[in-house]
Amino acid sequence: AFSTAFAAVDLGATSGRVVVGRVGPNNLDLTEVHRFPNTPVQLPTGLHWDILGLYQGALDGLREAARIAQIASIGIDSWAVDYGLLDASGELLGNPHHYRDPRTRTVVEQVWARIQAADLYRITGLQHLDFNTVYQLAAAADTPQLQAARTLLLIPDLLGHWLTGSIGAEVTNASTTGLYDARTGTWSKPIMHALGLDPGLLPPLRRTGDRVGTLLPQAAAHTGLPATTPVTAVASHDTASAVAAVPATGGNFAYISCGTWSLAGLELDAPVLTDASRAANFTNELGIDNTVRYLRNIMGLWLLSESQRAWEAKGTPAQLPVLLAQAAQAKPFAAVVDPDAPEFLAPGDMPARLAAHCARTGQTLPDDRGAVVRCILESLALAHRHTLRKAAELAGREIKVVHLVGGGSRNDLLCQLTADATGLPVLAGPTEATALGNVLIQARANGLVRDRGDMRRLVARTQHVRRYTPRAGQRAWAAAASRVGLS
Ligand code: LFR
Repeated sequence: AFSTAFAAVDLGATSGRVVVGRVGPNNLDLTEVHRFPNTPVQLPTGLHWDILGLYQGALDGLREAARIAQIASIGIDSWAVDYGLLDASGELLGNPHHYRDPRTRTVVEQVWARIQAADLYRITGLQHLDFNTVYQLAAAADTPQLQAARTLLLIPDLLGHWLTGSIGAEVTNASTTGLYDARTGTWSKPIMHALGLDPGLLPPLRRTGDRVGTLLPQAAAHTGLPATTPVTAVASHDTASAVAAVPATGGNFAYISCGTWSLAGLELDAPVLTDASRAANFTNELGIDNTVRYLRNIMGLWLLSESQRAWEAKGTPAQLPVLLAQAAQAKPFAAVVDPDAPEFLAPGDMPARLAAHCARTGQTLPDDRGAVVRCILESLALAHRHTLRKAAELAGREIKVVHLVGGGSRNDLLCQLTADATGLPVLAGPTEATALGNVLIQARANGLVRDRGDMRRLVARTQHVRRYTPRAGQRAWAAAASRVGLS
């Protein structure tokens, strides 16, 4: 079919990939050309990303992309919040910290002493997470590194800068920092000033779809792409890209972007900034076309991947299909947890932490892997249920269908349990929603699709989506929810 090819660089918490997306009037398909591990590194200074390794992976992937297609443009997305600092000569100052690094926990109260949490919410509409950029900067306040810093670049903007030389901050990701004023659509100088930080650190904002620049000679040489190849500012927050590619064909839908995190919520036209919304810790992050991603972070499949890592470290293989088969056979509701308990955030022995949490809440987590995985998936389904009910209530909207996208949409048991727990039909897929959203924004910047509705219809027509119907048993779910305070 007649189509145009785009390259999407999509960095996730455990791996990065480069994908070639081909878009035509009636076709949309992805080819993964390169995948590379993203392994954080623990230094004496904390937990860091290997940012140069990630950039190298992106370059290598772009070279593969150039070999198989004529690339019309490049887009980059990643997780939110984290950043690199450049000095006055444009040199990177150290390796970016990982958002799971615990150093910010002790500064949260200090920040609130300077600017009240309620004021922060009124300005930014952002959920409180200890690792939001605002707390990371506060933790760095008196360091030589921050003193030498002239420019802060979020991860996708940093890679875009290395590819093109251009400096800027794409707005969907800027909206996750805790430094962005959701009312005015600008960086918040009052917040920067309250923390004694120079607002000049924050680069000019760019709109989603804007051109970042074209390739610098060394990037062109390494990738084999023409130096005229543009980099497009896609919805550079991965969750914003994923939501853009939700295959919804009507209104009244909720979404769960399910991978390392489960991001569960609604797409709204305007933020909800009420006290009730703040108390429930809902975020108003920016989506495309000035939509609001009204959602909450749920700990997500991190609980499972980190359990697998612990089991494998003990020298026994812990392959997902085997674990899921065991979980399907395990006893329902043997033990459940609140997946968002703070003790689950940091890397470490997850099964041990789950067992301790269960013991503390008067439950016994059976000592077999099937039971542990069952506990994780039921607990996530409970959190999905709780979050979507709250979102509907706080936004005054009715939900008729749940779109579950991302890596978690491959997890049959999780999809079915989410349908059961919410009592709503779940439409699962596409798995690669983030990369699709990345590609579609580029296609739109190139005039191939017109609007959000077109983008979603194209996804719905071309990608594989499975339907899960809720089974009976709402009473059991309600009982389990009240056991862990998720009613
Ligand atoms: C998901 C995600 C979430 C963000 C978290 C940390 O990949 O981007 O939206 O809260 O990572 O940045």
